[in-house]
Amino acid sequence: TRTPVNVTVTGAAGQIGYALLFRIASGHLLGADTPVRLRLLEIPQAVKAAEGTAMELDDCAFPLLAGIDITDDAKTAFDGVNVALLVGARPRSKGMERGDLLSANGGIFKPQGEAINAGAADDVRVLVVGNPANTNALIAQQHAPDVPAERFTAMTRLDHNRALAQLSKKLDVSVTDIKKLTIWGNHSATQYPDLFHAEVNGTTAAAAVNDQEWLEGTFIPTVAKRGAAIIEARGLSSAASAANAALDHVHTWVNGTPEGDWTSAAVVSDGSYGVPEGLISSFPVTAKGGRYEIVQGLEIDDFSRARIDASVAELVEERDAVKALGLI
Ligand code: NAX
Repeated sequence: TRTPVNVTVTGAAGQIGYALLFRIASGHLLGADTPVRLRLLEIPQAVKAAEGTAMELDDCAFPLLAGIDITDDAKTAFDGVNVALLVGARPRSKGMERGDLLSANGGIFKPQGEAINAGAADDVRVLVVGNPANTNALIAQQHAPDVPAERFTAMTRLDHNRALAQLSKKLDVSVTDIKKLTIWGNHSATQYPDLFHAEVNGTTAAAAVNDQEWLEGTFIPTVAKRGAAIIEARGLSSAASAANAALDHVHTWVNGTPEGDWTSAAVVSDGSYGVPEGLISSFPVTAKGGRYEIVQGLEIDDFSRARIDASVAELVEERDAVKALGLI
């Protein structure tokens, strides 16, 4: 039998945690032949709730689940970690200024970055889900200088999957008929879902849609504001779909993208497409040999350029704000 992979989930007692842990333990993160050992990190007040979730995990008798540890200490949680899913974050409360939100999250992601730096396994891969995801990932990455920067990523796979779903409905095709879709920029309302490089059964998706008004007036805002629409309808934010996207993100990272396709992930910029080097921004990415790589050489027209630039400008602002707060 194979040695279990150590998977740490922060915010384990939250809604996404509840949707995520059972699927990790049943093999949907790393595959049906890879045993996992779960580490759950929570704040002290939520440790008891995490223990309840762990009891239910036990009660599933998952063959692949090699053990569960629960802790409120980041150093313990990340010791020997192979896959770190950083889900727990400080949400924006009513009347909270952006600076307060960024500082509160800096107080979470700085020590977590340090703990990853101190104790993670050599092959550690980090996915930040907790918002503001791109900038939280940047904070953690900046405090883990001994870990290759490329191991820190943030999640835009949910946005990617939302875009696939909207386009497949519009064109009445299967999601599997759609290739090379891209989410650019920040996981926020400024994100840019790009249909100009996407393909549907061999045609450019934008040409297949052939409806600029739908693209600008319906598609882009529906994808970008889907999170708010879910809250409005469900009374709670996306949880199962977010957990599903986190599984997709890591599964693709480890197992690769199919030939002739790519996906979207927020990764450390190498300066491609005018995105300042070092920012954690969403790009079209392929995965090969366990690494995400930015797809190079795409032509960007003026329509796409303006939207990518606007979202990247927001990321630059967030980075400058956390710099000014002394968080990086
Ligand atoms: P919940 O509020 O249900 O759960 C968050 C959990 O994190 C809580 O149990 C809390 O005790 C824990 N937590 C807080 N600080 C912690 C710390 N320092 N260490 C460990 N645990 C800590 O939120 P949930 O609905 O699960 O969402 C989690 C995060 O995902 C939020 O920041 C949310 O905004 C973000 N999302 C990101 C998405 C993305 O696509 N990137 C989409 C879904 C989701 O909105």
